[in-house]
Amino acid sequence: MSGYNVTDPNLPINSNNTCKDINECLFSPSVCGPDSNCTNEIGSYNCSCLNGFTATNSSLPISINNTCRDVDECVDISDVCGPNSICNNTVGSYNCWCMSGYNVTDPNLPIN
Ligand SMILES: [Ca+2]
Repeated sequence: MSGYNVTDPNLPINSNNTCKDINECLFSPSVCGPDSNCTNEIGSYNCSCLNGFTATNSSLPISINNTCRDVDECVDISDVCGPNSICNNTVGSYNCWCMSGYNVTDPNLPIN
């Protein structure tokens, strides 16, 4: 079955030489592509994107052919930095700055 490998490929498959789960997460390059988490499951695996990343095509499963890309929070999340601010997208994150002439409301909190 897909997702399983025989223990010893030189011997016939039987109860002494069983089909074992493949840990696809150990493959190189990663089956999930960069900036992702891989979770091995029995007979399968699951891919998810790291925080700040999303699937290039959100309607398809994450894979080496549909990798995780940076979320441009400045574009994708309206008003992510709040009013009178400048948003700077970074890979995996973003930064907010106050516009010239403005100060953050509470300097102990991130701008949002
Ligand atoms: Ca980003």
